[in-house]
Amino acid sequence: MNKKKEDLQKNTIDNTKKAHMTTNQGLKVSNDEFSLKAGERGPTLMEDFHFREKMTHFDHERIPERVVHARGFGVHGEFELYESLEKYTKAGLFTDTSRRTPVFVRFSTVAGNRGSMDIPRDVRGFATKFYTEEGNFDLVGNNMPVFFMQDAIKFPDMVHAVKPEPHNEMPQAASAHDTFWDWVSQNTESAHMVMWLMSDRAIPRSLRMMEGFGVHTFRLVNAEGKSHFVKFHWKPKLGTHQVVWDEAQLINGKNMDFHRQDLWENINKGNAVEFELGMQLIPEEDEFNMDFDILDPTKIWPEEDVPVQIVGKMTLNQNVDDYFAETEQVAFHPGHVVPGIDFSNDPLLQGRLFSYTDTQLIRLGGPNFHQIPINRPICPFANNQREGYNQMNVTKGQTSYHKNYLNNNQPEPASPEEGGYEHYDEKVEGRKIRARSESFKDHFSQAKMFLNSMTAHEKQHIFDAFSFELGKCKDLGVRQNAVNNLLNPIDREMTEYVVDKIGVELPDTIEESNYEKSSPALSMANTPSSLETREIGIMITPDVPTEKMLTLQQKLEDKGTAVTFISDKIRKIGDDVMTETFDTVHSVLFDAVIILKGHENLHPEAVENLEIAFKHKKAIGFSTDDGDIFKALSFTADDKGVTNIDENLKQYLEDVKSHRVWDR
Ligand code: HDE
Repeated sequence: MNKKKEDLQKNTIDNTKKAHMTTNQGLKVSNDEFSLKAGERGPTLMEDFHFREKMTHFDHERIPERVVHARGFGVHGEFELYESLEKYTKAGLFTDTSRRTPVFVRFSTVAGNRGSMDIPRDVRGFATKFYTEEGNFDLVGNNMPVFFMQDAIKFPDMVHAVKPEPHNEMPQAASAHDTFWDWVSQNTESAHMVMWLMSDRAIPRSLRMMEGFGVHTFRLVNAEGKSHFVKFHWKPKLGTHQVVWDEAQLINGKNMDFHRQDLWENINKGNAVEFELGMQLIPEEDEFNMDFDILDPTKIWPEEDVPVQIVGKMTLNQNVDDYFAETEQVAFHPGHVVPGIDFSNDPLLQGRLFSYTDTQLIRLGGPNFHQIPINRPICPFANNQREGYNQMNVTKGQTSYHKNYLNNNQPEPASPEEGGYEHYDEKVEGRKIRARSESFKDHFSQAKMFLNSMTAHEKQHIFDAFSFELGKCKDLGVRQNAVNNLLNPIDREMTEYVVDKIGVELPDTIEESNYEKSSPALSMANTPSSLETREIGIMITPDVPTEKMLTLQQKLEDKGTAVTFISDKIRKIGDDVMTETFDTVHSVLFDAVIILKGHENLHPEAVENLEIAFKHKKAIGFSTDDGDIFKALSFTADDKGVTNIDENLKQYLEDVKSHRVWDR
């Protein structure tokens, strides 16, 4: 049990143990079925304190959901450091390799409500709370390394634009509507982020298979006071993978908890969920060496120019006990830092430093939200901030002010040597102005670089995503503005393709960016791929011999994959394997499929499942004891990624491992 889990024990109530029911005042309850009435058929009495308490609690069981990132899923884990980074920082979690720092991670979508589906086209939040020995450090990142704007003052506008439209509250959890595209086409600093949002990064296969990014430039400061600029990266051990858009839409219908269920079940099965922490570092004196401003949050530092140094690993290995108490009440803040970690002047980051505490005050009902068990630091804690709503602590002592004589000046500030936080003494000069630096002006070069770095299928998916999203806009002016202001300045081929699909005019002048650079690290196709935890759905006709099924299952599980049998109705295979049915699951929920045919004909649902798996470029394996499987299907055994598993199981597994048969 890690230190934070241990700390949570102080507040854990075990409702699985035998116990009498009580009221909140501890009074034993004798009856929880009937309210207190004047006569069997009479009115309920005010005197029924048990009824009133139960109902009042129920009436107050909701808190405001997060204004963004409302739908989230949290898990516990640990962070370990590979080697000391004392050259760059004095932060304990980055210098002491013997530590196992407890973490709590909350993954989220951004635009949808708390009850929305798991795979809309959206950015994913990737927020990590490190419970360090020097206080909590929150790395509140996303699965995309840039953002929609350069200045925090625009955030409310952008969020208003992407959220359901204010007059009719439609659409839910989607950017494919007029107000979003109106905003981005009027604010072209969003161009780079829009490319990411239209890419497959916005529809991850799993929360276990996406990268995380701190987005902003932060600072590391070492014991001598020397500073490096830093960008944080999380790299998933399983690689970065996607579903296809058509599949995402079907999954949302079949299982809107697809991502959270995948994470929950894999952790319960004991499959470690691992992300390596990477850092890109630029010494303070090299601040101006890039062809963009490193304070601009719409820019990445290409990994080929500034390599990502892998410094440690986070393992997520424990689910929460109580969703509300932990995942809903956790409060992140990019301003939660520890000595050795500091901020840059990125104007987006500066604005965030205000917003997060402010939002917790309304969401968690007052200034004591740090005392909620999931938010409480695991290190010693003392200050003069008593009172306020939901004060949980009983603090001893006559004084609650600094400085004092009566209490010997306790609690007292710590010197830097004793671990007191010191802000980096950066020199800042300037006049008060509302303006943006000229160095933030280039909106399109990196958007173009992103496109330059894609494989053919990734590029095609981006073109199709633009066609879908703009095609959903009702106002032709909005479509035209998006084409003129965002697409045309990036790429002519993309503009021509999309224009043709969405019925607007092709701009007369070609303005496409001539930025030729590419960054191979941006392509998901260049990330690792493995068989580990791949889900394979095996459809069967009822007459397939049990022995054959169990042998296949064993072979596949030995390779690290997870197997589900799918049949016409629930059937038992051997002693302890139960099938799913064509009613309960679908090929969209699996990475790959297999069809096992005995002498009976294929179930019509099996035919539909196979067609869709083929359309979604999944590896398809087959084995038949009798007759031609392909008579009923629109594809053949000669198609790419369709393999007779009796003859070449190895090939089939190669296709599964490569995630999808993209060139089919
Ligand atoms: Fe957030 N963001 N954000 N954001 N953000 C919130 O805080 C905000 C931004 C991110 O799982 C809110 O507690 C402003 C960038 C994550 O609990 C709020 C700006 C990045 C989460 C807020 C940004 C993020 C939030 C809503 C522009 C990636 C979910 C509820 C300056 C680096 C954390 C809450 C969780 C949540 C404000 C931009 C990531 C309103 C003003 C850039 C992962 O405070």
